Amino acid sequence: MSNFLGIDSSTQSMTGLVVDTDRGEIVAETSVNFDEHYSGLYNVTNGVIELGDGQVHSAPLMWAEALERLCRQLRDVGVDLSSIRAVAGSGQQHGTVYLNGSAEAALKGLDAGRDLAVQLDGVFSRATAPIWMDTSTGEQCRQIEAGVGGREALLQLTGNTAFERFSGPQIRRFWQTEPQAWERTASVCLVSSFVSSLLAGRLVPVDAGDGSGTNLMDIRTRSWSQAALDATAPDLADRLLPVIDADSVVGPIHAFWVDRYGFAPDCQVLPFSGDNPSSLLGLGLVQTGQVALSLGTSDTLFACMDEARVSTTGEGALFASPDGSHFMALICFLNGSLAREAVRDHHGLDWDAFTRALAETPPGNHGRIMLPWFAAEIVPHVPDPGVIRCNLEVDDVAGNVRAVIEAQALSSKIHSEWMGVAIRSLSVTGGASANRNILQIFADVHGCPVQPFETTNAAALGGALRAAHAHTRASGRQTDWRDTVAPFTTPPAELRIEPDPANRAVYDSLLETYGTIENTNTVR
Ligand code: XUL
Repeated sequence: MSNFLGIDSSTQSMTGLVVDTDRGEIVAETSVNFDEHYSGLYNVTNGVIELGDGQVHSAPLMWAEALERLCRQLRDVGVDLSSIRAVAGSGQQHGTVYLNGSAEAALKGLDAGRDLAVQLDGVFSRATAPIWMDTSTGEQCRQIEAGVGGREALLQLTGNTAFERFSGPQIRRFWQTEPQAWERTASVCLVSSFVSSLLAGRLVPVDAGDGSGTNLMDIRTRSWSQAALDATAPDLADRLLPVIDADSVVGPIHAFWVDRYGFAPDCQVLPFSGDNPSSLLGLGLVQTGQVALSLGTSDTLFACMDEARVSTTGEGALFASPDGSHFMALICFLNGSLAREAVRDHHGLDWDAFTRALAETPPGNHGRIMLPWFAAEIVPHVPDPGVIRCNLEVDDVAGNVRAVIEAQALSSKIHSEWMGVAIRSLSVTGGASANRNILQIFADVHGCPVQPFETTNAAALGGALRAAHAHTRASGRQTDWRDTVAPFTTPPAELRIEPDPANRAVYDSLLETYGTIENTNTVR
């Protein structure tokens, strides 16, 4: 049996997913919900602790407890943990865990007779970990940008301007506000490297995928940038291990997991990555031009690129792909289902009536255009909510329905152009991906095939596939990423939607009109 385990430590839960690569199947999936088990003990709501002033933290000890519970749950759903050959995974990006000088020895000496959390109680120099929802570091962002020579310099160096949630600004704020605790900090981990360290029983380095969410890593060399480290906190380099290739085995799983849960002593542990870079692999995006669009509350676009191109207008984040050779762009359009549902509800429609309205209206919508900013928009940057309609009456039911979807498709094309990649295929996930009329509009606007793709736990799947890929390589066999992901991520061909050439022509000319209207209504 060739079983591999992927673990995703996300904001509200920790998920384990096992693949059998001989059969090309996911054989088990289970999640530990933090609120369900730990809200009292760790004071979390929706997995997080709100501390005021924009500070949002979580509890690393809780993640240690959850990791043990996850192993028990995996056994309960029938997984023989001794069959797992390698384990990899991911963590919510950007969160930082601060460890004191006793952590290394505590990890090494883990005793299978005692709970993990009890043994790790004293290893933190900061009890809680700031996570990606934290917005308290605006000042530190500006200081770090200035420290490396300006915003543009940081963007070119690390692939991103300074974001409040990114690790570097969080580290800087900790050093500034709690200098004594900073002095007691021997190591800084990310959520990903903390969880993999628990499995390996030693400090595991950060991979380039998660390293690129720190504002500290040179995106092109995939190593820490001394200039960025210097702009962040004193002696930070001493507190970080060098960035590691995501495909390298860091060692066998610690005896704690062998004796307590029955893992095989030769089960290999890999570095973990960030949840978004891991999802890139779990969605099968391992060739340039492959793009996935998740149609959720917000619409999120993930793209695989072969070069580290940056968005100079701040419209997307850039991360290294854990496949070792590509990069990923992440673009978040806030008004996704939020806008679709606002139109549906305003006109008292259900989804069937919404779909009929799409079917009854022609591509181009007779020139009726909407800028669907029901809430303040991230991409393009629109600070205040406000829907704008051109040639479109508020009460024109069918016109508004088509206008909102066309706007979303046109905007996703215009605002992904900075990536400089010809989009070759679009895998669409999330609730609205069930609606083929919506998908046809995306296919016609992008001029490429669109495929609905049902997926849950793409991050954990990405981890399991990484474990499989690295295990094959470590056994001395050649392997191609395309072959690793294909059995798990190829959407059924019969669901594929091809672009219609006549409609494409309509949208090619509408793109310019839409772009002009958008430009005149956004402050740049
Ligand atoms: C990405 C981001 C979130 C977290 C949590 O930049 O902040 O997606 O990774 O999932």
